[in-house]
Amino acid sequence: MKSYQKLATDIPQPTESYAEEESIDGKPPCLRKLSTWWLGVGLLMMVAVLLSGVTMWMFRHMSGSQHEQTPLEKCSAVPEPLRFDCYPERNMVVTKELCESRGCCFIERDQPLRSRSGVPWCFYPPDFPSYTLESLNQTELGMVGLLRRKVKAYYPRDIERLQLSVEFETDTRLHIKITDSTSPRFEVPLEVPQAVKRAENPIYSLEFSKEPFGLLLRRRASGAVLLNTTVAPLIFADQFLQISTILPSKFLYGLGEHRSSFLHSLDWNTLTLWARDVPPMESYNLYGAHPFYLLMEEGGSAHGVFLLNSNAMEVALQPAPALTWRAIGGVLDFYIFLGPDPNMVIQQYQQVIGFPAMPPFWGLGFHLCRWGYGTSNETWQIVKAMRNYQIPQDAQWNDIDYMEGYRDFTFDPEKFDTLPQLVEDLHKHGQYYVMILDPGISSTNPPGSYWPYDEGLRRGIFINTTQGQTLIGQVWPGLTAFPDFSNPDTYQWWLENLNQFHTRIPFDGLWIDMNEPSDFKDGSVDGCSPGELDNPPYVPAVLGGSLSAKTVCASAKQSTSVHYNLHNLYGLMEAKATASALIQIRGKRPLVISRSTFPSQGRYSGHWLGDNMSKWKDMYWSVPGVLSFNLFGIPLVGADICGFSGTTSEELCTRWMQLGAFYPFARNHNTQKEKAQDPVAFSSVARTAMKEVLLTRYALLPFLYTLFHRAHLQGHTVARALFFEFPQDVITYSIDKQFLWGQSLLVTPVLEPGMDSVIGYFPRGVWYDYYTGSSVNSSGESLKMAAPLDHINLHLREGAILPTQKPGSTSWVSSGNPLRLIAALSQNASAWGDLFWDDGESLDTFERGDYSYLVFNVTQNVFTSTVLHANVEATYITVDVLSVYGVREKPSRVTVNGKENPFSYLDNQVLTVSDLNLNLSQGFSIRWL
Ligand SMILES: *[C@@H]1O[C@H](CO)[C@@H](O)[C@H](O)[C@H]1NC(C)=O
Ligand SMILES: *[C@@H]1O[C@H](CO)[C@@H](O)[C@H](O)[C@H]1NC(C)=O
Ligand SMILES: *[C@@H]1O[C@H](CO)[C@@H](O)[C@H](O)[C@H]1NC(C)=O
Ligand SMILES: *[C@@H]1O[C@H](CO)[C@@H](O)[C@H](O)[C@H]1NC(C)=O
Ligand SMILES: *[C@@H]1O[C@H](CO)[C@@H](O)[C@H](O)[C@H]1NC(C)=O
Ligand SMILES: CC(=O)N[C@H]1CO[C@H](CO)[C@@H](O)[C@@H]1O
Repeated sequence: MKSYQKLATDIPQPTESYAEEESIDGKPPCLRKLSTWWLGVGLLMMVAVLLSGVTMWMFRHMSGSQHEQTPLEKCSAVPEPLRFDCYPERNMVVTKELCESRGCCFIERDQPLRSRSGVPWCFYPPDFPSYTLESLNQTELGMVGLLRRKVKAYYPRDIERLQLSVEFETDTRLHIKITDSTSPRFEVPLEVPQAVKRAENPIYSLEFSKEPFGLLLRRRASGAVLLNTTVAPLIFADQFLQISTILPSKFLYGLGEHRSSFLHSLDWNTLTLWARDVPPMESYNLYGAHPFYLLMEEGGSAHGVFLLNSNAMEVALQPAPALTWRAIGGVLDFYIFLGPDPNMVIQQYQQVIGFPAMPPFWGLGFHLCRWGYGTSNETWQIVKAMRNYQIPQDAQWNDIDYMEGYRDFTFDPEKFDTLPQLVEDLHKHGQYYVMILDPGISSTNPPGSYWPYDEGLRRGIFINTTQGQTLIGQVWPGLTAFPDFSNPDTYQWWLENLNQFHTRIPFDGLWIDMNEPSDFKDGSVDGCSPGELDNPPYVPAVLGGSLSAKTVCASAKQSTSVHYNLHNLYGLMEAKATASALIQIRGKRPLVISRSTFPSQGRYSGHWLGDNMSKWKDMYWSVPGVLSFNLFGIPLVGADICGFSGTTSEELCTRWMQLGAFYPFARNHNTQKEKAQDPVAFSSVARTAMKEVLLTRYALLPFLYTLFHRAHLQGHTVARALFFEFPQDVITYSIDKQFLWGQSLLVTPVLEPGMDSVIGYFPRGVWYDYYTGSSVNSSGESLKMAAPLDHINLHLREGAILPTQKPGSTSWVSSGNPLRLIAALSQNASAWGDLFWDDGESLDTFERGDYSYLVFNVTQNVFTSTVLHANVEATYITVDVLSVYGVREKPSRVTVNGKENPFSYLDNQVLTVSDLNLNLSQGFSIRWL
């Protein structure tokens, strides 16, 4: 009570206050020994802060019980969905004794003992001791508070005093950080924007519970409680940080990298974040770590929560609905984004982590790769066959087989003897070459024979063991050392290696694989040290049961910290070094595709979804995978088209090429010793279907490129879930078999074998068949559509204008071709669209103003193209055709810039005006009457 009173004098007048003492009787006996301090204090007090001004008030929440409860009653009274796991350890069977030694409730349930999921048997009682908010002071940007714990938690090095800092950074962004108040702890080295002044009209309000400490975040407009962390105790020990919250709905997305449906299950589902090399399996930690979720609230508003923490962690979801963050290091550093619509949430998230890089235009073309081409001649044969059939292809890739002994920066002088000529030939045809690089640097070479290792050793840029020796693991080339990309010297060494190799093989992009980092030995060839980094008091539910499973020791030394803290950042740091080297070497926009990723990765690389299987189910999983990475700010993403491992079939590969043509990053990739699965490997029917869909992609490249511009500029998603555009339509919340490009192109792939039709959902409104312009006016319904093997259903949303281009067999050829603009009229006969256009590869064209930007619109039977920004690139392009979908009556005449022009009109309400020959750099208008 004392601190409560004291606090009251520190801050403006309380406007409300309850004074009700809670009954202190009836605590479970297990708690008694822990909580003498608790007696007489167990009140829930709330300090609320009115964010609009200086007023704060506090009140005591009444939580007195009417009758005395026995410990068992008290425990049983906790509803099952609200039981927060007090014994998440997986390597042991929790007994009543173990559970009660932690002061928790033990109630057995009729389910497999300590199964991975299910109602926990050991859970926190409602009055489990936690931190107390001892003081809370205003600061320029928000407030700072002190949390104190009087009772030890059950993990070692429990931190007694914590600092809470809250910054009201913008009206839609809140930053809350909890850390040790006395000694600094590891923090993720991510440059984040610093607010300069406190938000003036935040659309949220924050309240504090003092005893036990808790945060309560509300959306002002609806009053919805978005976070309430009083539901379970805050725990903050050196290697165990845990905070739980109630969620306002079950519509939760994000939290990667995992294989699951886009909408997560909250049915006792634990998601672990620890970068790991493994073929994607459901419910295990995969290649990247993205501690970010997006949640749809009732009424269609959305918010997002980002925990800026790179340590191993797990996120436990339960049906309350509620969520628990459980990290084993770092600090609790939360950014909360209030939207209110899902697009804005993602935009606000990326304002913190950084907007994605603008990819080169050719990066959006079709990429072909496989492991096991065997020779450069064989690789070349495929390229030639693709050209022969005029199947679009922008880049040819090689997997590790191009290397000599799988060593980076080498190529096999025998099998890949003609690699330099192949690359030269690609360049002559306006095509590009991308090859794989692994971080593991071969360490067993005759001294003086392998510069990358010798020089790396000399410069001290490798990761060391705790004892200070170079840590040796094993990857493809055999024994390997691992570059420490947290060391700035490593950048220079990496650049020099790449530069040297580039003089021999002038590659255009880089594919960085195995960068979790993957190690075939657990930890190192000598295992790991027995300390608390390799064997922490709590190990999250990582695959393999140990932090060092298939990676280097957590205790390994890197220049800025221990691997324990930096592991999840390895792929990010390598991508940063790689993109920077490519820029210095080529002076153009880099294309980097990385397997391991972390928030802000989109600034440096794209991602592919890993070593998937050639199975129908895997093809489906790719859709949620692509959608999730668009939430994570890495829009340049796709899965291995036709599947990586296993044998594909002609039907599966045809369907997958159709879907893959709509991955933002489209690459067909295959493993070794499997049947070829490039388009030329199939019958002419399949090959033609694949070619057609690639031509459709290439036709849409101006639209796709503009979407990437918007992602780069504003943090928009490229591949987009339907609910982003229709947040009021709850049916869309669970859709992950269809998706949109931007706001307006709906893709409905066939994901099952033996089908000649597909059922897709059409949110309310008019949708036009992309190919024919025929329309359907949906009231928000699922429709069955024909889907023969040579067809993927694409629909345009009413009101959109898409810039398309006559496709060529490379993006270079396409990009010089005339445009066809497609306007899909809304019910009130208007439409809008835009086009970003530049030379496709120079650095920072937008930032330097060297681009063209056009806006198209239709109102009152007039199509207008307005040039808002112009550079020379637009003068090379003409607009040849305008198609208007949804023109209800046949016009009697059409004028182009005032002059009469021929046109055609079809019964399905499609108006086409051809042979326009208008220069893109000049505005124009086309009228029909
Ligand atoms: C808040 O201010 C009081 C009085 O100046 C001070 O004693 C206390 O340490 C401050 N608390 C924090 C968390 O800064
Ligand atoms: C927050 O959670 C606590 C503990 O479950 C509960 O007593 C309280 O009513 C909740 N507050 C709100 C506003 O939902
Ligand atoms: C690749 O093709 C070239 C030119 O035809 C030939 O000289 C060379 O021997 C071939 N290399 C291999 C490994 O087959
Ligand atoms: C690793 O060991 C090398 C050689 O002793 C040394 O130069 C380097 O600084 C060490 N790096 C780290 C991060 O400890
Ligand atoms: C359409 O373009 C014209 C001409 O630039 C402009 O006056 C009008 O406001 C635009 N309409 C919309 C809805 O953007
Ligand atoms: C096509 C496919 O199966 N994609 C999955 C591949 O693995 C990633 C995880 O890395 C999943 O997210 C994808 O859904």
